[in-house]
Amino acid sequence: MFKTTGKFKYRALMLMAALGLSAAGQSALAHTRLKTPVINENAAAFGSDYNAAVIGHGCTNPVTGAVDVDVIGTVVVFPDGKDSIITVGGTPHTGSLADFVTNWGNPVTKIQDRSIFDYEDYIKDSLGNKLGFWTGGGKGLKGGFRAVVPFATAGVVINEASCAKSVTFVLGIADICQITDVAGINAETVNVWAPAVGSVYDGSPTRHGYDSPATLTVNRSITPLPESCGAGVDVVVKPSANQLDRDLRINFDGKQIWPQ
Ligand SMILES: [Cu+2]
Repeated sequence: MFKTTGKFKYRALMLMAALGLSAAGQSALAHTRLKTPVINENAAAFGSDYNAAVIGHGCTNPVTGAVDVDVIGTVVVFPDGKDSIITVGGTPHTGSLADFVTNWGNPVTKIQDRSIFDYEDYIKDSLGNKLGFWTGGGKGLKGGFRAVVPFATAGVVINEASCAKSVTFVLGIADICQITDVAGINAETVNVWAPAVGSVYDGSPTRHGYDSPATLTVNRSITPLPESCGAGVDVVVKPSANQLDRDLRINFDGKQIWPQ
């Protein structure tokens, strides 16, 4: 048992090392992603839901083209599960998220941290559910460095009657380098990592990071798939355009400061 685990870990490390080496020439393209993008179902009790958004690089320097402009704040939003866009094996699903996940609603807890930014607060729905957070201000993230912005996710419970073998939540993230209005959003002012679902944050298909969001995949690991499911299905949950327009923003002291 331990031997197998050890061998597996060793192989995984070697694979990661190989990937790291082969990707070295493209490290400037490391988009903002979650530190642990794949977790098991209802893993909260085991601590494996401690996670982080990793800001891979800054905004684009218009002179050099390098993505090394300082980041002054970031916003991270999970789908609310109410008007979210759900697909099952790539096919649109007209039912609710509860068909696949029984406890979605309050997905994220920020882990307090002032190592990069001085301020942080939640993005909540009208019921007080924490759908995301923003953090910003202070010295910020210096160009050429990466930031690890820590948070925890709630244990996700997959509907045992469903055929879901995994549920992937697609996030909306904005790494802000310059405060602008929506019209001023471009690769030099903000790196937006969000699904292109028709929100004001879609931007141009040629923009760096267009339709290239961070994701959190939850693998079914508690209840067995019903036999009638066969191999099971992969479910994807994206925030709606309405939700991104409403929630991907920074409110500070009762005032919206980004976008302006
Ligand atoms: Cu990138």
